[in-house]
Amino acid sequence: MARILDRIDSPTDLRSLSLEELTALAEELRQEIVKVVSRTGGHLAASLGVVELTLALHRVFESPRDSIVWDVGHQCYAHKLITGRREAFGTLRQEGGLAGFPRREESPHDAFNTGHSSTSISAALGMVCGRGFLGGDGRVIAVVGDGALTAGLALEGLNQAGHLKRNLIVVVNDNRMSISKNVGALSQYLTRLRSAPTYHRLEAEVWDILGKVPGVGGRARELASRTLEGIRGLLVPGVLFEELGLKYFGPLDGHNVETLIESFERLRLMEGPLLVHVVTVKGKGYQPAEDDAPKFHGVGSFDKATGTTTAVPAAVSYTEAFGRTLVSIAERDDRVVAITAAMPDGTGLSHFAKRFPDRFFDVGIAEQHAVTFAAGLAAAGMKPVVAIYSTFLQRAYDQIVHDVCLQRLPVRFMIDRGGVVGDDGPTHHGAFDLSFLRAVPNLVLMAPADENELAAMVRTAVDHDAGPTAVRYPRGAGLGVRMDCEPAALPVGRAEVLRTGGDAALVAIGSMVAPAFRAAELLAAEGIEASVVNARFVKPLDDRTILGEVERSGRVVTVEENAAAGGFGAAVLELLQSRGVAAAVRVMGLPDEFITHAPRERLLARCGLTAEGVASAVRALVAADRSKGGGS
Ligand SMILES: Cc1ncc(C[n+]2csc(CCOP(=O)(O)OP(=O)(O)O)c2C)c(N)n1
Repeated sequence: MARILDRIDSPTDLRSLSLEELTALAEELRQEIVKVVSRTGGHLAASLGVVELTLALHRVFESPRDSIVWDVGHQCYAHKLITGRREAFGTLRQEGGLAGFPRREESPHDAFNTGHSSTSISAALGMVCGRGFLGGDGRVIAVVGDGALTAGLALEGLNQAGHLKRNLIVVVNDNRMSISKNVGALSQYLTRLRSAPTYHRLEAEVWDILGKVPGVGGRARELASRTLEGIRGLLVPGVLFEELGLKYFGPLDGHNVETLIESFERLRLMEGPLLVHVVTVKGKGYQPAEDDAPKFHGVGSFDKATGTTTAVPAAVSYTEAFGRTLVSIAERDDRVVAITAAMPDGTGLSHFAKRFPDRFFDVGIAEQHAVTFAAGLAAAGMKPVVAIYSTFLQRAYDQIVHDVCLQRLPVRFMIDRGGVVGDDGPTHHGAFDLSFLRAVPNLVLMAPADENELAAMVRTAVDHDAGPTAVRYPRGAGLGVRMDCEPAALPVGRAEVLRTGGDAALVAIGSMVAPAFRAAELLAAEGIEASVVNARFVKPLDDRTILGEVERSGRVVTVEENAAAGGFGAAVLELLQSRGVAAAVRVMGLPDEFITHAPRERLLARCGLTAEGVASAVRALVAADRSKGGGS
């Protein structure tokens, strides 16, 4: 049977559909999303939860004249499917294909690029104000999850929205879930709102009755709404959003497309900042995702029939190695406490949370708070370990500088997903941490060459009470090396020489040590002998070891999975310059551009960050230098 979806080339095509057809379309969208994501992997559960919401918004509002800003953007699959990208949807997250998040470059219906959480209210409010200056007349709608609402940024946006009183619509998609269960007082507050239906039902009924009485217009509704103001005060005391200056509506059943359409039609005509509370089920319509929303939040390929993931885990992941090591360290040190910003599973802290629930803190999507909270714990004498993905740590830079490093407080940062992450693309690559952290005084900054060295660095960080430490490691499986039972702390600021050679020095950090070593083996087979240094520390740099190896040949290639701009290689360059060492240098790292989405290995290959890429850089350096008459 022909699908309705195949007739939807733009949101305008939704307008002619009956309610029954819209309901059938919701089902078709779910099937398409599950079919494609089971192959490509992606953010399944969030997208399944907002299918009706997406249809209702696009039915009532006129994108792109009206703008819909999807917070985080991981729930945008139905939106992509009905905004002209149905044919391309099979390429989701594939190299050269559709991005997994809204991208302005991809469609005029993608009003704002997202990927990091809690930006939608600020961006939407900015758009409203911009239109005020320039005369655009469309409505702007921010769709924000209950999880995203736990971030300071979202609250900063609400704070200004309530003050400015412009025509902004904030849709809170409340499924009680962040990636894991949502946490915090605000989440509890939303739950209370959900279970206080009297006022809301009453309001809906009054609106309905008035809507049905012929000839009864705005005046009666205005009167009714004034009466309701009073009643609300009695039944739902202290409605937080109203106190902030936004008119609250809800809770609405986010899977009832009829209710949603009727409500949005009403809201579209209203003035001022409005907040609509929509209740949905994460993973709706696909049982495995409803049963285990955290697993299907961001999932690899899986068997559609059973929901079983198909990727076979290779070696233990860096995440897992960190999580297990921290638990074993904490067994014997009750000053160790762990903090996550809404990512206990992703960061590997769920083991710690289970074993030491009293010493574990999930602070919500609040990286800034997580860091300053950790600084407070350190000031009080505890040993806080904050585990955050590199890309999300960007948000907490001032806290790292001002609250941690300036005070030399021994906060331990465990920075997962350092480097390129693959299919999630530019919003999620951890490309800059070595650069932005290296600039901050007092911080010890390290990156392990393999998962066993990560364990040793966790130990080093926990033992280091003299100041802050940070360990950054890549996404995915380790190298499959043997893990020590009792990882020993490393001497701070000491590199490891893996190989010596008189033709060039390869100085690598973190994930690039293994390819650098293989490159040296390739080169040795051709008669080029290269030293290989596992730098281990970006800061403090092991000056003596690095200079020793560089001076041996007068040639050095540095290798890192971080922006070449200002990163590890730049530290080596600064060292050479400060000591007046003349050497032929090549800095290898990520280029000065936002790197697209594609499998991690492909991206690394494109940047030359493979054994072969490193080997050819060394060959070129040696050849160029010899032709100038340099080196040995
Ligand atoms: C700044 C930031 N921190 C962490 C994340 C990782 N993350 C992606 S989605 C998500 C949970 C979002 O929950 P919610 O807003 O309720 O949306 P839902 O997935 O439930 O639809 C988290 C923590 C992120 N994208 N951005």
